[in-house]
Amino acid sequence: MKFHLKDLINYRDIVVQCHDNPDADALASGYALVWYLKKQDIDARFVYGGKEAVQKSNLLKMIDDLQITVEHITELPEPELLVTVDCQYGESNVTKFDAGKVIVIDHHRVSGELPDPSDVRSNYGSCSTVLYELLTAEGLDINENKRLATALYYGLMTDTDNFSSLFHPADRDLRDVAKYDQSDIAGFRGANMSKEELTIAGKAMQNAVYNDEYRYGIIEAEPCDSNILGLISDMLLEVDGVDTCVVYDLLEDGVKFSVRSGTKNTKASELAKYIADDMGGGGGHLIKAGGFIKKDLIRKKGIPYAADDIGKMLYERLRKYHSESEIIYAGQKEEDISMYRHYTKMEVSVGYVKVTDLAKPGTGIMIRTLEGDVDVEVEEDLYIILGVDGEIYPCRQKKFESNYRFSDAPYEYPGEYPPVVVDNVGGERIPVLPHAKSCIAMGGSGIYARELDHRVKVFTTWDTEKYYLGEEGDYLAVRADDLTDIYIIAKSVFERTYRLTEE
Ligand SMILES: [Mn+2]
Repeated sequence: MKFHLKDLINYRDIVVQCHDNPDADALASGYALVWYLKKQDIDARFVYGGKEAVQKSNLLKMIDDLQITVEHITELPEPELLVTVDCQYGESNVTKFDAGKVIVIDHHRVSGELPDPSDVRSNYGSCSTVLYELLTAEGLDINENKRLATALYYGLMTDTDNFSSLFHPADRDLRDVAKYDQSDIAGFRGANMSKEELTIAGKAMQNAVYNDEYRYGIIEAEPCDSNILGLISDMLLEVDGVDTCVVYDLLEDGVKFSVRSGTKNTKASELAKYIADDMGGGGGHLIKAGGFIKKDLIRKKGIPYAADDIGKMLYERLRKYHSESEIIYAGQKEEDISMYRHYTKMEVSVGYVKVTDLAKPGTGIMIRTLEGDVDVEVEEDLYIILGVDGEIYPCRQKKFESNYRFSDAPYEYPGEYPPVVVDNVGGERIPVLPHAKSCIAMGGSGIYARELDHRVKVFTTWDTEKYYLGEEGDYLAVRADDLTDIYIIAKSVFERTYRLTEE
């Protein structure tokens, strides 16, 4: 059952609980939920358990400046409803209190059975983002209350290593939309690191391990805040001979890590995802990223949860990643197609938008999608194509006219995150789908393609700075009418769009 905030108004006696040792994201999430309930005339308590009350100076400042009412408790009279935020009921970092009914709102990996309804979005960078989306879905504007906007912004900021590991477009939305109080944020930042944490960073730097063949570095730090990990990895990347690096710490429930890349041949976000594969989650940007690997999933793979073994595991994952990546620059030479087979494109229904319907010519706009942000300038002859999986790519009118024909069918978007464009000057957000129409992608002269059995990165002629990634099962394709035009087609798209040409 899909969860909505308005489901909560059927209850009167509500307690909101975040995890023990709350962080900024936990505090912001609880604060946002209590704010919503207050608007519905429900006075909810906001609590957390555990041995200690909040001590970190930036959090004390946050509670104080933003007037967050939160109680550290050891006992709780059983409420009608308990909502846990930024954590899941029954987890080891959440003191267990009895309640008539439990609802979970979180962004971590699901660790046990969830009560119904619940809302856990594991691909989000912060629980603040989940609250932002839930409030928006109720038609509420977080900027109505500057303290709320500041709290959510700071929650996202601290949970994503200063916005470097944003997992989802919704995270980027919150970062851009929140009209936060600048001096509050500056104040929290200025109280961000304790003297002890600076010592942790200093000690960690003595433990660097390097791989000279693939030019990466790894550092284990004592358990610390994610922004301290980020700080150490920023420095490690500056070392001569280090192109990518990982800094991590071992926590009670898993390994938290920060990734940096100083080469266009590796996207930090992709490396973070690769490192956490099967065992957690990772994401971020081209240069900065991060993630988390769960302890129980590491153990399930037969790897002991001990410093030495984790160090070896990460070293090996990085070595494997780098040794198995092939890099191709399109447009430089004609591909030898003897290993390829010819495929014919099937006629499929896709969507298109004429970009001048979204903004005036000459405007710089950013197209925000699940795959990332793309900057383009609006021109009369520019179209955006919405592909069979909801993937988005730009297309010039000339190519559009020779490869697509118009269709009267109403357009239905197949993707998960409805794309928006943002006017880079005014900051205005324009939804794309209301302007989308249907068209049919035609066959043309087809392609030569082969299925990949290893990771391949292709720099296309569209963008020589950012590569497209193909993994095992995806296809490497070459246009039949231009053998230098090499690109990647995702497995799911390929199977629905191409068929082998009969001899
Ligand atoms: Mn969080």
